[in-house]
Amino acid sequence: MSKTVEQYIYDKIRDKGAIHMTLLDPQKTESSACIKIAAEADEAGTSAIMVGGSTMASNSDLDEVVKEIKSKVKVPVILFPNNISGVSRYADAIWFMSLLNSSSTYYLIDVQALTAHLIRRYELEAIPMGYIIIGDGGAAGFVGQARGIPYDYPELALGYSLAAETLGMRFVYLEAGSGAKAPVPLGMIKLVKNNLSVPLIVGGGIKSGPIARAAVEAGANIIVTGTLVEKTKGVRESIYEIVSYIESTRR
Ligand code: 1GP
Repeated sequence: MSKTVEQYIYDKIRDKGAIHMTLLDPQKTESSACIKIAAEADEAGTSAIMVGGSTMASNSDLDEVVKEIKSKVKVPVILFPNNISGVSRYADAIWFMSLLNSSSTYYLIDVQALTAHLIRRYELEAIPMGYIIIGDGGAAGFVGQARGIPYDYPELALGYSLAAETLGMRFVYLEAGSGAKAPVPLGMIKLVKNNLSVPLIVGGGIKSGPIARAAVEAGANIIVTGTLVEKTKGVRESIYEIVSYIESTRR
């Protein structure tokens, strides 16, 4: 890829209005299934494959699955690390993220300090991102020791989002947690986006095209789904449908 992944994301958002990324968790889903899902999601129009999750995974397993996915897809493969084990030299880029509302310095800055040298040695493109857990955040909230922002306090989400942007982070992610019963509230997305200049990522509990469209109408630039492909319809159909809703929404 000649341009950076970050530039690719900006260009896609500019051209499409909003885009979809597919999250795969090699700890939750078998490697062979991850590879198949990635290939089908790519064909169905997802804009990137994110690899990571909130549970443990070993580096060597991650390397293998990332290498295989890379050989099957045209879109970038971006790491979404939950810990030091989330770094692989074979990915195109890594979300270099800080869990801003964690009560532990480990997830705020220590894990980044432990992996930054490796990322530099691998010449892995690092994309700085502020990660904010909304509600209990499921496994991500538990593992990340987050003080989740209550759904009915959007101004708290705005404060953390503005802090991320002011600190120089180039993306903000509002995360309700994988499999969340309720996605990030639309009013919260709206308030944050109306006051933010950097692209806004929203994920957790987005299970259908109409829900994704509502989040995009409220201001999300990137919709991340993981659990969606575990549902009854085929991967291609599910991703194709959600991508169509996301990319046909004009704000
Ligand atoms: C979790 O936001 C992502 O990190 C995706 O959540 O699995 O609910 O789609 P779902």
